Parts: sequence; C-alpha cells; structure tokens
Amino acid sequence: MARRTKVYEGKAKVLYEGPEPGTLVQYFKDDATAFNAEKRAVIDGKGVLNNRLSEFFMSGLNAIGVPTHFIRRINMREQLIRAVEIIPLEVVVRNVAAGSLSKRLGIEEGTALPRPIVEFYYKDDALGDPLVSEEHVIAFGWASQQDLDDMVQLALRVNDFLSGVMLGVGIKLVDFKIEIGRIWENDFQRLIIADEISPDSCRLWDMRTGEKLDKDVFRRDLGNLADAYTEVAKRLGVLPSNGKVMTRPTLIN
Ligand code: AIR
Ligand code: ASP
Repeated sequence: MARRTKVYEGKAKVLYEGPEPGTLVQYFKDDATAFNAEKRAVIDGKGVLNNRLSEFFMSGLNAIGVPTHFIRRINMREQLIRAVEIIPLEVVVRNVAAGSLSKRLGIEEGTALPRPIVEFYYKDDALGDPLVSEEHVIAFGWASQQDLDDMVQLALRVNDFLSGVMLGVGIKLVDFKIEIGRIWENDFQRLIIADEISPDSCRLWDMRTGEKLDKDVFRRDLGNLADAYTEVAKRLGVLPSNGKVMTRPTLIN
C-alpha cells in the first residue's frame, strides 16, 4: 500500500491524509471493542460491512439535505470524507429504553419512550464517556448554545431518516450515536455529521422477533456479529440477498 500519512487511529477506524486539502481517507478495521476497550476481538468482515453501511446511510442523508462528511467510497474498506473538527461529544438519540438509559433510570429495556430523547456524552475514554448536560457543554466551551440547537436538530433529522429506512426493512431503531464536526466555508462555520453510522453505533432490533442486529451481539455474547451486520446489509439491499461479504479481492465471474 502507498505510504500515506496516518492522521489518527481509533478503535475501529484509521484516518489518513486525503488526496486534496480538506479531505481524509477513512479506513474501517475489523476490530471490535466494548466497555471502553476492556473487551476486544477481530471480526472478519466487520470493516467491509460498516464501510458499506455507513456509505449507505450517509449518502442517503446527503441526498435529503442533511449534511455529512461522506464524499464517496474508494474501495471495500475505505471512503473519502471531508476533514472536520470533531466536537468532543457523542450525541445519542433514543426511541426505546435500552443500555445505559435502562440501567441509569431503572426503565425496562424495550419500553417505548414518550418521545425521542437526545443526550450528550463527553468523549473521553479515560472517564468512560460520561453523560453531560447542556450546561456542562456550554460552561466548558465544548460547543455554543447555537451549536447545541443545531446538533439537536441534526440528530432528530437523522433519527427520522434512519427510523424510516429501518422500519421499511422490518427493523426497529432503538437508539443510535452520532458525532458531529465543524467545517468552515469562507468565514462561516457549519456543522455536519461525521464519524460513522453503522450497527456499531446503533441498536437495531428485528421488529418481529426482537433479535438484536447490532453491536450488542458482541457486547453481550449473543452470537456472530458479522452475521447480524450482514443481515442488516442484505435487508437494505446493500449486499445481494444471498451474497457473502468479501473481505479480500475475489473474482466473481
Ligand atoms: N454508542 C455510544 N457510544 C458508543 C456507541 N456506539 C451507541 C450505542 C447505542 C447508543 O449509543 O451503540 O446505540 C446508546 O448507548 P448506551 O450504552 O448509552 O445505551
Ligand atoms: N464505546 C464503545 C462501545 O460502546 C467502544 C468501547 O467502549 O471500546 O462499546
């Protein structure tokens, strides 16, 4: 592979310098981590699936006017993205109680919430990404009030889009996490969706059986993660319905 400059390496992805200023190449690894990287594994094909699924969701959002960092997919594991300055918050939207919300407030998993709930978590592995309030966000200067309002609007538009797409293929969007970044156009700042949108960052439950089709399969040892993600990709038409994920170049015909 060409010697590229690595800009950043995270748990599931690597960012390289892009071909033009203001762009990056985002590479999806097969690594899975949970509980702040206490639990880890390499899952053959996960990076390929998440590259395709994130492309699918982000290009769908771009098409309906919700701005994202996605420019185009380059190959099985890489996509060209716009470089952004990441706001150090994880923005979570919840439609149904699960995970940390259920634990924190004692609400049974699967309980429908009266309306979508937007939460902010401060991105800091050492602290375990703590839940923070808008007051913390503004007082510590992680984002302005205007940014916060824009982030809530973006998150809710992503929720409407993703919920609808999932409903169409028999999957309930329980919750998801997005990251948001700033870009500058002339002197104006704009917020766009960044990072990834994939079953690593969502909770997806089969509407009929309740089967989990997301990273909880790995977190909770419920089965084969790549199989779950392949199911999501097939239903969305991202993979041929009886297709196998290719993790390396393969001759098809
Ligand atoms: N999430 C949060 N941090 C990392 C990720 N991927 C996602 C989870 C879940 C949602 O945010 O995958 O879809 C809420 O997570 P939790 O643990 O707060 O219940
Ligand atoms: N925070 C991610 C998760 O929810 C990854 C990790 O903790 O290592 O599993």
